[in-house]
Amino acid sequence: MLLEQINESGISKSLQQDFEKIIDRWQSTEVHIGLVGESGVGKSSFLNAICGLADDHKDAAATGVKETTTERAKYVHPDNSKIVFWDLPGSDGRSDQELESYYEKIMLHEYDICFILHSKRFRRNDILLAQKVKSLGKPFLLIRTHIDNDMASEERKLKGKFNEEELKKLIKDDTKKLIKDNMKTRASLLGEKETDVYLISNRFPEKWEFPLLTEVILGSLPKLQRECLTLFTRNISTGVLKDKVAILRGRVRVVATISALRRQKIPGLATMANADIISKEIDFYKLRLGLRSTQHENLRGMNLENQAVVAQEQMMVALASILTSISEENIDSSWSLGDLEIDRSCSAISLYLSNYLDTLEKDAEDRLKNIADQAAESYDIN
Ligand SMILES: Nc1nc2c(ncn2[C@@H]2O[C@H](COP(=O)(O)OP(=O)(O)OP(=O)(O)O)[C@@H](O)[C@H]2O)c(=O)[nH]1
Ligand SMILES: [Mg+2]
Repeated sequence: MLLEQINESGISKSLQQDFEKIIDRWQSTEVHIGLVGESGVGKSSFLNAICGLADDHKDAAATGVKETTTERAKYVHPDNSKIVFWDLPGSDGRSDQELESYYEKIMLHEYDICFILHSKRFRRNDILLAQKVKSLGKPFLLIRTHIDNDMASEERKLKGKFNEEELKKLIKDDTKKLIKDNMKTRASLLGEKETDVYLISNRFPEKWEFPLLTEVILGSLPKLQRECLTLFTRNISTGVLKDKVAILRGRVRVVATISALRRQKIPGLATMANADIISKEIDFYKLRLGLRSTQHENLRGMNLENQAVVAQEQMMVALASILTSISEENIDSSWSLGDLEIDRSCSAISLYLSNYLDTLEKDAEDRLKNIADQAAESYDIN
């Protein structure tokens, strides 16, 4: 059963040497995301918001009130060089003929997905852009930025009668109608779902539809790219967090098998697992769940090397105690490598990693809640 699963993942031939390539296979998958739309709509700001960079961060894209991005610029995700954003110059003021050379100049055909951003009004060039991307066989999303300003000005105008949900619906319906009205001959090319507009603020990425948008983006990508991007997206919603944990859980069996097969002798402890592999995997969980700072918290004051040694020893003690509690009867019956000791180790490591992931998921949820509470407070102050 397990071997079948390993075969399916393609690691049967050289299990011992190639496993790192398999469990880290998303590392070699690139996702190219094109950010398009007129000048000043917030493309560069969106890029900074989705990467979790403040506008004044040294790696952030330049943003500004005057036209800022004039050449296509590549931004590699700060946490993963395989996620590449392309900040593209605005499409403003071009005739239909000029648009074709603009599409070529910005290499529109190269992106796996395009985000078409606008603020206040959806323009004819935005519609043509959407149709062009569709004709290239690529997905796209329509995004309206500056929704914080829209909300604030309506609130000022309508005072007590202001209703946020009604305003959101009005904006969405209006944009759909505008697209249909303006594209009498070509509107049929865009499906109903494709005219959905996501309402976001780059200033408040925890509010309105920014969190939802992140999930939609992930859902519209092919599986491997989706996994890759999910793991490297900020924990912007509980949905993203749950997806991340599910992907990480999917690695547990392979990592447990490899660790058990590569067992090493730890002085004074049973030979049952490869501690390096498990530590590396746990660090990976923490990093991906945004729990970097909690690493080795109880070992503060020690140098890093000693922290790692003590953390590994603690882990092996915990594993040994799980192992002794696992009798022959309650070994997970799907472990069937044909060696009882290895099967017991696999079960113990798998249980250990799953429990660890449960605890980290809970920590990450609490952290997400705190961030959301703080964001709500900071919006109230503004
Ligand atoms: N209030 C608010 N301001 C925003 C938002 N998004 C961007 N801005 C501001 O709008 C201005 C233009 O944003 P940019 O991100 O530079 O716009 P751009 O689309 O990259 O512009 P070009 O590079 O010229 O094509 C900046 O002053 C941003 O701070 C938003 O959602 N809400
Ligand atoms: Mg820009």
